[in-house]
Amino acid sequence: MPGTLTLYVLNGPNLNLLGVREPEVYGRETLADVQARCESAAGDARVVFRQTNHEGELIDWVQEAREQASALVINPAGYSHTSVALLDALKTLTIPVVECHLSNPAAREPFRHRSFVSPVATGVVSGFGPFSYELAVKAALNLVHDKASAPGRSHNA
Ligand code: DHK
Repeated sequence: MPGTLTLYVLNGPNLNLLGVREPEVYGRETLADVQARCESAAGDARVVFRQTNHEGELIDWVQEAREQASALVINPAGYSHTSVALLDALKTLTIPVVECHLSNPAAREPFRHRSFVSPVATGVVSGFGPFSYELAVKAALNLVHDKASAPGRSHNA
C-alpha cells in the first residue's frame, strides 16, 4: 500500500529458541508469538521480522534497514554485549533505533551490563518479557511520527 511505513524488527542469536531456552529468564512464548505481538502492535505498518544466529547477517539486515525501513527495533541478544561491528553498522542509520530485551540485562550478570548498542539507540526497552517488543514497536512508530512532524531532528546523533 503506498505510504505504508515499514518497521524492521531484528533478533540476534539464540532467540530462535525462545520458549524452550531458560524459560525462567525468557518466558515460555515462542519467537512466532513475539512476531504476532509485534504485528498486532504495529497496526497498519508493515513489519519485517527476522532472526539470525550470525553477526554478519544481522549487520547485513541493519544495512538493509538503513535503506528500507522507517524505524528499527533490535534485540541483538548476546551481540549487545560484544559487537563493535554491530555498533558501527547502527551508527550509519538516521532512522529511530529502539533496543529491546526480554530480560533486564542491568539486573543480571555484570558482563550483560555493558551494551555496545545502547549509546547509539534512540531508546531502550527491557525487562518486560515479550511485552518489551510491543512497547518497542509502539515507541519506534511514535518516533517516526514525531520525526515526520519535527523535520531536521536527529534521533541517533
Ligand atoms: C537476550 C539474550 O540472548 C542475552 O544475551 C541478553 C537478551 C539479553 C534479552 O533479554 O532479550 O543478555
